[in-house]
Order: sequence, then C-alpha cells, then structure tokens
Amino acid sequence: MSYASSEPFPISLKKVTNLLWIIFFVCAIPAVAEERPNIVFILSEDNGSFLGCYGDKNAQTPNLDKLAAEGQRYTNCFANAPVCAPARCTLLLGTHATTAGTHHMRSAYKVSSALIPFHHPLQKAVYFVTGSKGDYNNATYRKEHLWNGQAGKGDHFNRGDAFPNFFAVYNIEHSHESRAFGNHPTKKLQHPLEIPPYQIDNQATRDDWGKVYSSIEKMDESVGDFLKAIERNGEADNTIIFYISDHGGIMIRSKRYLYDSGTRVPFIAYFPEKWRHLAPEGYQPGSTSERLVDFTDIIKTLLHLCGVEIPATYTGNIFAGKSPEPAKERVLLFSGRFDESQDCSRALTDGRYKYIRNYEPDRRAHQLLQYPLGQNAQIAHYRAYARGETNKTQSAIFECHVPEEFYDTQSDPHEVNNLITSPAHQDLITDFRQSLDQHLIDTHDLGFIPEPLMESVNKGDTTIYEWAREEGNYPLKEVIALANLASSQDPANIPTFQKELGNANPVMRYWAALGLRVLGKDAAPAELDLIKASNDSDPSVRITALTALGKIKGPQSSADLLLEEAVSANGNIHCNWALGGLKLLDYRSLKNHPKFGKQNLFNKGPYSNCSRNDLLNGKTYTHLPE
Ligand SMILES: [Ca+2]
Repeated sequence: MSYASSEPFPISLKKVTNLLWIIFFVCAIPAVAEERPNIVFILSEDNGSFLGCYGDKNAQTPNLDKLAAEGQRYTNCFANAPVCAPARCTLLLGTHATTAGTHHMRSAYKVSSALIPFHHPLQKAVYFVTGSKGDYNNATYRKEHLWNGQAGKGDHFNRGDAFPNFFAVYNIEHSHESRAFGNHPTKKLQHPLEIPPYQIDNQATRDDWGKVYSSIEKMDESVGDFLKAIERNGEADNTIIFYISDHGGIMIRSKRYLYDSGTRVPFIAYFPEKWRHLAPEGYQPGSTSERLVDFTDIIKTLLHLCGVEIPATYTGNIFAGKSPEPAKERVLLFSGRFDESQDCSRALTDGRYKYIRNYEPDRRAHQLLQYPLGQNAQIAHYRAYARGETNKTQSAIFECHVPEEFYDTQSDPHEVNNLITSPAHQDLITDFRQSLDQHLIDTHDLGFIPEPLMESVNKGDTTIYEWAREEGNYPLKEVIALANLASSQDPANIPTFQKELGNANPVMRYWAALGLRVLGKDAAPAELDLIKASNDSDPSVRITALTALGKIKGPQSSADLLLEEAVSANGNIHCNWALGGLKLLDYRSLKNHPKFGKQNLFNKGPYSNCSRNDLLNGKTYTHLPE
C-alpha cells in the first residue's frame, strides 16, 4: 500500500496500489458519474470543548472559531467512549465498540467480517481515502488495510485523475493527554481559571491547566494549516468539513470517565455553498444545533453525504444530506478496562440527564492507572486525598464507585450532585434504567463477557462477535439482569448468586461470583459456594471467587492461589486479572515470594507486567506518590 513510502520502491508501489483499486472497483462507477463532495474529517486528541467558539475565554483557537463562524456548532455531541482507541473504533465500524468487542483500552481482538470499516464503501465508490492512524483497537484493520495514502502529507491532493474525490481524516495529537505530563510548556492564562469543584486548586493543577491551553493552541494551529492546504489546492469550494475532539479533556475526572467532562465533545460542521443543500436543517453560517449526536451518527452521516452504500450494521442516525433521520432520544456511553485495570460502566444521556451504571462498584472511580498519573496535578490531588486534605467532592474520585448515578447536567454541569435517590426524579430514573438495559440488548453489548474468556475465544477460529451470537454462549438478557443484581450490592441477592454459581454458562457464573465479591464481608454466608467456585473450569470465575474469599477471610487466604493462577495463566489478560485480584485485595506480601520473583513465569503482556511490577515492590500501586 502507499504506506510503504519508507520501503525501496515507494512511488511504483503506490501507483500499482491505486491501479488495483481502480481495477477492482471500476464496475462500481455509474455510466454518468454522480458528482460527490470531498470530505475533510478532523479529529483532535483529548481537548474536549475548551475552545473559544465554545465560550472558553482562555482558549486561543482562532482557526476553529472561524470554522464555527462559517459553519454550524453542535452543543450535544458525545463520544461514545471516553478514551481514544475505543472511540475511534466506534467511528471505524459505524457501531459501538461494545458491539464489535473492541471496547477495552487497549486490546487487539479480531473483528468479524460482518462489520465493515467506513473505508470500504468509500473506496468502492472510488473515493481516495487518506488518514494517519492505524490504531483502531483491533487486530484485523491496521493502517495498511485502510488508507490509500497519508492525510498529513496531503496525498489526497495528488490522487490523480482516476479518483474524482477524496475523504481525508486528519488526526491531531498536539492536545493529547501526554502534553500535560512533566515539563511541557504551560501558558499564562488571560482570564480567571474556573477549576471544577471535583479538582483541587493548587499550583500543580493551575500549571497543568496552562499546559492544556498551550497544547490546544498548537492543535488549533494545525487545524489552520490543514484548512489552508485545502484552499491552496483549490478544493475548498468542493469540500465538506467536520471537526470533533475524539473525547473529553484530560484533567482529572475527564478522560476515561462517562461524565460530560469525558464524553461531551465539540463538533463543527462546515458546508461550502456548492453543497449547502446537503446541510442539516437550520444550518446557517455561525449557527448552533442542539441536536443529540454521537460518533455512530457522525460516520453514518458522512457516508450518506458521499452518496455511498451504507453497511447495514451501521447504527447511527443520519442528520444531514438527502435523507436525514430523526435524532436519537438517548445516546449510549461505555467504558471497560483501561490499560492494566478492568472495570465496566455504561451510561445513557439525552443531552440533559445522565444515568450511569457501574457494574463493579467495589472498584475505585479513579483506577490508579500508571499512565494518567504522569500528570503532576493528578499526583498532587492523590497526595492531598491521602493526607485527608480533600473535601467530599474532591475525595470521591479516589473512593469506590457507587452502583448508580443520575445527574441533571443543566443545573449541575459538573455532575457532582448524584440524584439517584431524589424522590422527584424516580420516574425518570426508572425509565433510564429500563432504557439502558434495552440499549445493551439492541446493541448486543459484548462488554459483559469477562475478558479472559474473550481472550480465549479470540485464540480460536471464530471472533468474539460470532461466538456471542451462537446459541447458548451469551444469553444477554439473563446476563444483564444478573449484572444488575450483582452491581446493586444488596445482600438479599445472595441466594440468587449461590444458585447462579451452578449455572452451566460461565458468563452467568462470573456475574454471580462478582455479585458476591462486591458485597465484601457481607458475602460470608456464601463462603462454601465461593470455595467451590474457586475451582471452576473458567478462570474469570475462579479469580473472582478467590478475590471474594480474600475479602471475606483476609487476602492471605487467597494470595497463593491467585498467584498460581497468574503464573499458569493462558494469556496476558488472564494473568493480568489474577494479579488484579491481588491488587484489589491490597495484598502486599509478594516481594520475597519465590515464585513471584521469577519474571519468566509470567506472560509478557504490558498490563500483566504493570500489575506485577507494582506487586513485586511490596505495594499494590508503586507508582502512587507517598
Ligand atoms: Ca484521544
């Protein structure tokens, strides 16, 4: 492919590749080619809505402000995932990453051939598709499978006469989370900084906010460069432009969280005069739209604007072009494992109200991951919490999830006032609860399959997507009902969990064990059932039962068996889960354990090693500051 530009014969290879595309798809060209627009789709990393055109006075973003003044700005656009690659995979396949089984950050599972990357229908219609990222959180589609050329190099401007149109995806990394790490440049702010109530106000926080605004300025400069290149190449009149951030911002309790700070994103759409008839209803230069939009809507709408065939598995609602569809009433948000720490949460928002369900409420909200603690502000916040210097709102992030959350983001934009027990909201909450379950069923959410089982299925001939659709493997309705009971942390459900530990299906047994684990010592009446489950044929059931037993009887009782599980694990995720059980039990006595010292007994996956290094140093989180 043309990505071979670093290889010996880049030019000839590129020509050959392009010729192949033409030969393959020439039959798809109608006798009189329909005129189509070019598309530029700009995604910036991690900046959320901290832009001048979204009312942020500290943000210097003249290029995006100009684009918004000439186009339409959306106020209710959501990234379905609050983190990079699962959000991008949702765009890639036009459906939630939870449907594809690509929701864990990061993972590399196979994608079913039933799910089609947006590149394929575009290339079939002889679009020249350029981009840069190959990191779409799966093993099937890497950049060499996707792009005709590189967007950053402007390959689409030199696509040749055989390609009437281009579809260019620009990814801008200047505003990525890592730019707030260490000593990246910080910016003196011109206006008072409004620090959200869940963050602490100190110099580290203020300095890191300065880094955020500095990085956003650079991001905006890149947007300007890309827009100038479109004009310089004479394509401006024929090019529709979409701009989004791939998820929310990067300061603490933003990226990786289902709150608006992690999922509500800026979205600007620009239609040149020639294609104004395809613009959404109410489109005027400088207008705003309150329509509820998510990433599945955006990619499906882009394909519709290009007039290409939309795969039947694309689940978005089209909001522009010849055949717009009604807006979704509610948008589904999801989060799973982040790096070395497993978790499972889902949310629904209608743009105002937000319902969040945390299916593992015995985990901390801040998962104490190594990566985000590269930020001085997050370290300072953790230190202040550990010293008891944070108030209730600032402490919540380092304490365990609550099973359910409900917010009115209109009166409480920072989502700090959980209304889940508010009498005035109970009817609405009941409706959101039922609606969330229905969304999970409608999207055939694969996120309730314990990941060691996903890892094991993926090693076989099938994909997780196909496996979960085989009769009896994944009874989703029953699984969700049990997961709801499990996450409710109510000891009244113990008899149900005891019974379901005997279910023939390992996914059901896993959620029964988890229901007992989240009860801690209250699960003591089920101790014998858990001892039996600690010998289960499925590793996720064994690990969860051992962790539950460790909570009842003390970590020492389960440590050797969890360690044995890690040493003999069949895969990196399996190993990571076993070590994760030790971390959840805050087990610190492995430093001198003879087995644990032998690194070669462990799988080499990065996440297993993260956990292992923590535990090896006699702590559960060695990267945490004292
Ligand atoms: Ca990102």
